[in-house]
Amino acid sequence: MIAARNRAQFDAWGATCLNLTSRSGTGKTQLLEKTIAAFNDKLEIAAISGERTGTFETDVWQDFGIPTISISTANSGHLNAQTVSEALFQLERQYLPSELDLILIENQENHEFSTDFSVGEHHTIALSSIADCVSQPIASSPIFREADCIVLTQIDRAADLKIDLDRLILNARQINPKATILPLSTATGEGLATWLNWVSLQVALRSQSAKAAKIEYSRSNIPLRSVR
Ligand SMILES: Nc1nc2c(ncn2[C@@H]2O[C@H](COP(=O)(O)OP(=O)(O)OP(=O)(O)O)[C@@H](O)[C@H]2O)c(=O)[nH]1
Ligand SMILES: [Mg+2]
Repeated sequence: MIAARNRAQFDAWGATCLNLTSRSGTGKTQLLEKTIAAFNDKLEIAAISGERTGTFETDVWQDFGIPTISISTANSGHLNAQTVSEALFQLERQYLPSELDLILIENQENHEFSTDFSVGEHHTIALSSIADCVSQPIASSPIFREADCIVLTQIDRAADLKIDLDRLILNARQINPKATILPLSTATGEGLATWLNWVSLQVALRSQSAKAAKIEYSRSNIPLRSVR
């Protein structure tokens, strides 16, 4: 219900929302940094993160001059539909949200392994570092079965950790045959271009309806403050 309302909000703004979810230490912040750097001169981007006590996740993104909303989540870092709706409220209060093309959410996996993980995003991206794939197989987490895209991170460590990457990819494909499986490393840049193409495609596929939504939104809302 709240997730559906968030989705309607994204659609009304003409923005594509991607929700990146994983355990801690997988590489979400690094990947989002690369993603923002790659698209910052082409798209208007905002980033939302669940802030844990003592962490400053969003500092790195703020340097790009994009709207960044940090929602306090005590120690979990997990954002649900309700907390994302609070972030959207803040975005709308501070900016003209119909200027946004892409909204990126950094999210921690829900430790209760709930299957109700949608926050209203257009695409769910589940990440696992290749080391985690071995120690805690992705089959044990429902989000990997439902995700639109599975990102296997830190593939530069495969040789050192003696990990058979092809086997992990095959395993991910068996767990979720409909997902796009993207192995990558933000450290070496391997696989990054394929990820960026995938993101670009998701925004492009929505571009016609987004354009119409932005015109409609600006007709019926008084601008507060520009994104930049
Ligand atoms: N070798 C290697 N290390 C990486 C890669 N990506 C991230 N790391 C390292 O992994 C650690 C965690 O990366 P983050 O991007 O902060 O991970 P995160 O998923 O945002 O972590 P949380 O915010 O705690 O959930 C950092 O020390 C990164 O430098 C990679 O592709 N290769
Ligand atoms: Mg992080």
